[in-house]
Amino acid sequence: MPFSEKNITRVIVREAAKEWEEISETDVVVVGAGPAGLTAAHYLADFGFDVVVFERRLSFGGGIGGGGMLFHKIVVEKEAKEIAEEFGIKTREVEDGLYVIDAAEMLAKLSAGAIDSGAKVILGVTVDDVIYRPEPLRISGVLVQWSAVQIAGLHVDPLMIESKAVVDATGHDAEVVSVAARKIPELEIYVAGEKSAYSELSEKLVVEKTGKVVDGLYVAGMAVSAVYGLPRMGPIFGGMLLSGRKVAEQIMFDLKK
Ligand code: 48F
Repeated sequence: MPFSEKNITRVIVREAAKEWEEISETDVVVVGAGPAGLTAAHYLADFGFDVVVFERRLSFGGGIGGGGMLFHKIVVEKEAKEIAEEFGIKTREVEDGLYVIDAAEMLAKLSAGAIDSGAKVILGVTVDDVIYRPEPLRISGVLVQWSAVQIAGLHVDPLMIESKAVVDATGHDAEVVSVAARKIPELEIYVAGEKSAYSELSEKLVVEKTGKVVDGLYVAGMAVSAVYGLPRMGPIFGGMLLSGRKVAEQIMFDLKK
């Protein structure tokens, strides 16, 4: 079947533009395709929300691929095993109530799980600001830019996406909550910065503190530690999965009200 080069271009531009038009207004924006963001996106899409995940890099998984110091294994605790298994990820009990997972398998299956549930993942896009509205004061979307434009240091205005909820799942730097704290002082958000390692305590607290920061803005995963000054947990990932599921459940509760 003959085809022409111009049609390859037309298909790409037309289909992408159509989707950008659709996602300009979405239920939930998840920022970051690490373990917390992908888990949140999977459950949110399963609950029936329109979900868009923006990921800065051209790859999935955040810190998953690096395992622990590049050793290709991930550890989760018992509480998170059922979430991993829901994604079809194989777990094996080792010791101390810990389960081991192959890093590549977790990365591939969390990503596939989010997409198969209906979440739209767009790679190579960085969220660099939020939209807010007063009375009632709330976050109502994000500003997005091609990561390549940011890396090049070009002065290009971003595009804007309206949403009912934004999830900061950006990891250690809590980038979305941090920009909101810095640029909208009336939100009275204080980003404490994460503490040194205390794995067991951190795994517990990160899940406990997961949820709404201010109306319209939620935090999940390692970003929770940064926002609330919790200790880091190191290369154990159960808290990330549990946090992703918890933020999805809270958003479902809040948006269905
Ligand atoms: O860092 P990341 O894996 O965060 P997480 O889901 O999981 C943390 C663990 O990997 C590990 C740990 C606990 O076991 O200590 O570090 O909380 O994934 C965050 C993703 O967000 C992307 C980033 O490229 C990464 O893939 N990201 C960060 N900032 C932005 C962003 C941004 N402003 N816009 C878009 N993507």
